[in-house]
Formats: sequence, structure tokens, C-alpha cells
Amino acid sequence: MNPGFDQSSIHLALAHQSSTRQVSTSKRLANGYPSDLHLGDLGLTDLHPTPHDIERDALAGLSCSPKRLSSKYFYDARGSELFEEITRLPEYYPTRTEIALMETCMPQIAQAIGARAHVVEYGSGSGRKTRMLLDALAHPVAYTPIEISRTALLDSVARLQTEFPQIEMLPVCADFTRGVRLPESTRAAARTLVFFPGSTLGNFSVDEAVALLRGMRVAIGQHGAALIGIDLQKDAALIEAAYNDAAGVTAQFTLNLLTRLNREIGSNFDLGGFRHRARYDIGAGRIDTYLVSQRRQTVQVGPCAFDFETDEAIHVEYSHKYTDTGFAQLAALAGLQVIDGWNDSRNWFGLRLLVGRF
Ligand code: AVI
Repeated sequence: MNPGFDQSSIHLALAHQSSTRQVSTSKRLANGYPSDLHLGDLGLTDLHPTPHDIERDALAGLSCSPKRLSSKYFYDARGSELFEEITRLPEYYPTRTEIALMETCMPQIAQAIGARAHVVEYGSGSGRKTRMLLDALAHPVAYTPIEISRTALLDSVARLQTEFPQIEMLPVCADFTRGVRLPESTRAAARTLVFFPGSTLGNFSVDEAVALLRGMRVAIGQHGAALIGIDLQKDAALIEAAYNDAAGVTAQFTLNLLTRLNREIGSNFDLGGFRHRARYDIGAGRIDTYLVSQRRQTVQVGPCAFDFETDEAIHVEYSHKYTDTGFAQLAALAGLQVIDGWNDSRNWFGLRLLVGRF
């Protein structure tokens, strides 16, 4: 626990919680959305983005000045594999630091959250952090990962289902930025816990992050909480190295976005015609990643042709790094309050527990 967090407040905030929800006897979405959207043995709710969604977003982003593409499309099967590889790189400190932090603090975190949670994870990743959380929590009733990559989602849920047979798995294949309707667990949960590790929040613009946090506040309601991982501001060289690894895996990860667009929406980006660039902006407290055109060229995307100058950059990713004050202010804009938090011993990475202000 960090000095600066008032431990008593979390207990006050969560102690009065009890379930008033009806036990549902069949899998269905909380808002009554029909159960036939569940596909297969794992009860997959499939709201995967269509090529039409991807093309619409790509056309909108490339029509902006400066041009941009959304980092959410990094995570096709290959992109998810490359991201896993990034997490093992010597320069990429966030994942190993967060995991070490969870190893140390998980008992305290689990106690602060309480028993019988329905854990809703925004993204599913490798499942390693999920496993640590589900292992530590007292009697979690259900687990809902919301993940845009169908492959990553199914892989992680299949593994978790065998390890945690007592926890109901309710995966949702969807873009969690778009107000996903949550499935309701068969057994009543005492609270919803949104789990958003990895500092993925940092990949959104400030406005998008506030909108996402607002959505979390709705998802957790009056009795729930959100556990969010945040990468903290630190030495600029250390941060920049994490996004410019010597082995070039991050560059492959960034360029894979163009491979995906070519495959899924039939664009004709020349992979050799763009380079990865990632710079830390100290003032803004964030990494900006670009794909930079190596020459004058024209790229066809759906019905539109886009001209690029030499050195013209497409913005493809933000990776915000936070201060405690900055994060608390961001959360407050979304009606959320940080009630507890844990940092690693070097203050490189933090986990924060938030509840809604109602
Ligand atoms: C998933 N997200 C938190 C990663 C990050 O650090 O912003 C994605 C990433 N991009 C390049 N390297 C890692």
C-alpha cells in the first residue's frame, strides 16, 4: 500500500455492499439482449468488428490532418502474438513490473475488493494477470473478458476455464470502447469488478479515456470497483527505449497494422514504404507512435486514394504515462474516485482501485 491512500476509505466504500440482484437461471445479457448471441461451448458473445467497421475507421482517420489510424486494430492474431513478444523484451518494463507488483500486493488487493465478484476484464491478454487475480479473490462467481481479437479471447478463456471450473466464463468478443452490454452471471455476484491492467488506458486520448472510465462507472454501478494498471512517469530515456527495442519487435508490431488493413479491407499499403517511430513527449507525458512514409506515395483504401509526402507521419498510438494527481483528475472527470493504490518499489508502475461517486 502506498502512503497517501487512506486504507479506511476502501473498507467503508465496499463493506456495505451486498447482492440485491436476482439469480438468473440462463445465460443472457443484463439488458435482456437475446441469449442466441452466445456461440459455442464458451458462451461467446460475438460482436467482432466487421471489415466495414475497420474501413470506416481507417477512412475517417486517414482523412484527418495529420493522418491517424487507431491502435485498437493492432490486435489481430499476429498483432497479439507480437505484443506478447514485446512483453518479454528486456526494454519493455511495464508487464514484468506490473506482474511483480501483483505478486507482492495481490492479497491486499483481493481483500480490498471482497468476495463473490463478477470480474469483467477490458481486453484479455495472455491471461497471466487474470489468473493471479482470480486465484487471489474470494469465491469469484464469473469472468467476462471483453476482447476485440477473437483468437486471443478464445485462447485465454479456454485455458482459464480448465483452471477455474467453478467460475462461469462469459466471454464477449467486442470493442470495449463501444458501450458493451454485459452478460449476467448465473449465480448472483456481490459486485462487478472491472479489471483493466497493463496501462492500456494510456493508449487512449484523454477524451477517449474519460469516456471509457465513464463506461466503467456505469458497468460497476454503486457497489462495484475498478482495478486499473497505470504506467507512471519516469526517466524519458527508459520510457523511449521500451517503445524502440533493439530487436525491432515493436516496429514489426506497429507495421502489422498495415498488413492487417491490406488483408481485411483490401488496402494497398506498401510495407517497405513506412517506418515505425516512437517519441516520448515529456510535456504531455506520453509516447506518440507513428508510421512514417519513406517516400511520396499514394495508397488506395476502399474507394479513396490517400497521398503521402516523404516523412509524412500517420499517428497510430498514444501511450500515456501518469502522475498520481493526473490520474486522479482524469478519474474524477469520469465520476470515479481513487480509493486505494499500490506501486512497485521504484514507482514505475501502479495499480489503482476506484469506485464511482454517486
Ligand atoms: C497495450 N499497451 C499498454 C502497450 C503500451 O505499452 O502502450 C502497447 C504497446 N505498444 C507498443 N509497445 C507496447
